Amino acid sequence: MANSEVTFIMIKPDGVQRGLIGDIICRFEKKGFFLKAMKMVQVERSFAEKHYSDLSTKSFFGSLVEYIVSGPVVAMVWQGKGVVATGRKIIGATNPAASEPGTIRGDYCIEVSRNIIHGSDAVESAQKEIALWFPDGIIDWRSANHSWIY
Ligand code: 3AN
Repeated sequence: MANSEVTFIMIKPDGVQRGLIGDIICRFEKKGFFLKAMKMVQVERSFAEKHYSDLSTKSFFGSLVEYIVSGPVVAMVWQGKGVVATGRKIIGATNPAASEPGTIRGDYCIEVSRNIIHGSDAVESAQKEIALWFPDGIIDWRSANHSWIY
């Protein structure tokens, strides 16, 4: 089913500390996406290194890991038609200097190293990230008669 696409979204420590959790959830909900799972957690260094393993050769890898472990993050799974690509549009470009006003990063930040939120960049990476962050699986609590939401 097309609407079963899922993505992994994480509100980073700066987003949590600045009180942006509600606003971010609101943007995804208003768009029509469905919040399938959510938890607030402060992760270990080794876990953050795993999440960002694709970036391990980058010069900013060490400081990126420091940033992610510096406070609690909100890990979420969102579901809906095209949620991976549309989620990235809602988030905005990686560098806030390039992200458009109206996007989360475009509206709320100025530093690439403090860019508030993470979103999976592809359906495959979403699956990998969801398995890493929600190793016990996700309860499918939404009843079938909620399909009218879309
Ligand atoms: P995105 O988060 O938009 O998918 P990635 O995967 O290229 O972007 O980068 C992951 C994270 O690494 C970014 N969200 C940002 O926190 C950090 N990052 C990316 N580029 C830089 C950079 N040039 N300097 C510092 N941190 C960076």
